[in-house]
Amino acid sequence: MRSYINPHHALHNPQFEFYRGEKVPCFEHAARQGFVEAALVAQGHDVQLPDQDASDAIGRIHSPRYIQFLETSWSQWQSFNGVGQPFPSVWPTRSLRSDREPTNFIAKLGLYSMDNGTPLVEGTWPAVKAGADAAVSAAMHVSQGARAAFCCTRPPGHHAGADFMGGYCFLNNAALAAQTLLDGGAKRVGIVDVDFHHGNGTQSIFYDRSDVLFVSIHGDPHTEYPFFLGHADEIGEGQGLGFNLNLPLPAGCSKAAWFDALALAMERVQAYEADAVVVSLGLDTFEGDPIAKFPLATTDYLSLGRVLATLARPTVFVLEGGYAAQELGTNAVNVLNGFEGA
Ligand code: Q9C
Ligand code: ZN
Repeated sequence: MRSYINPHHALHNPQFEFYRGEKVPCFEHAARQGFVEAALVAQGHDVQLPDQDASDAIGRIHSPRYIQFLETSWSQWQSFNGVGQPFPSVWPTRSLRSDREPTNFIAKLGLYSMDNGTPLVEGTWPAVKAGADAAVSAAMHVSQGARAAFCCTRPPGHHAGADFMGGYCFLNNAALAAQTLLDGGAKRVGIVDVDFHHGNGTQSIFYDRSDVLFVSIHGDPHTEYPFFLGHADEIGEGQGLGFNLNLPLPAGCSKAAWFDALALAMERVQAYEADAVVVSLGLDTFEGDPIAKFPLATTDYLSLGRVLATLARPTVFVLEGGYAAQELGTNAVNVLNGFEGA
């Protein structure tokens, strides 16, 4: 299958994040995409640059004031006489208002953030825009008849909601791909999110819609990020009631438990009769991941690809998390090869 890479991802190069009371090198760093690109090339995959502009899709998924904020955030930070990386320090939590946008830059950053773990730098906007272009390009390629395509990008997207960043994510690439498939003629799109962390942004974007089914396998939010969404009792609302399925698993669960959950996810997508599928492909389910706690081994990703192929639907793969960078390329390409070989 064809892969679309983000040509500008390295412009998003934060120098540190906060972890257990210290500033540490970012887990979500530029070398990650490089390892995936290298594995794609080594395995003879067709690697292309984006050929679509995601601006229209971004406007259909994200709110105008959030888009405006992201586009102008670095110049606002400079006008604020900011030094280094900006981080939020105040959030509009329960009882506080989020309808009025404050003037103060750090207050705005809090309004548009779910955590302080999502560093913003000078090149973040051009990097995430090019990633969105890659996601829309992959979806358009599938809309036009390809069986599958892979969006190889960073930073990831599934924690980003309609109007907030978080969990290293700014624009929701999987949601942009799903919307592009719908706009290209699909009536129903199934999203299968296999990242270790619950895809809270994707769930929230489609929570009241029946044209997108969101299914996620992830670490139980009682103990795992993002903590405040991803429970099994979240089943959708309004028109979307019944079109959201969360399959939380305990950190440290067995491979058998993970693949049993995957089988349930496949049953749900089959019953939905999706016209197309988007896979939020996080590889932080890997046993060697430094910030996650699931047990998959490199060869298990071939099995994951084979199982996803049983859906027999046009499929867009979108890279999400995965922080064991040395193994990330092989693990990601194993999913694609398992899918294609099935
Ligand atoms: N600072 C994705 O995998 N923080 N995001 C973990 C280390 C949040 C992960 C603790 C992890 C978010 C796309
Ligand atoms: Zn993750």
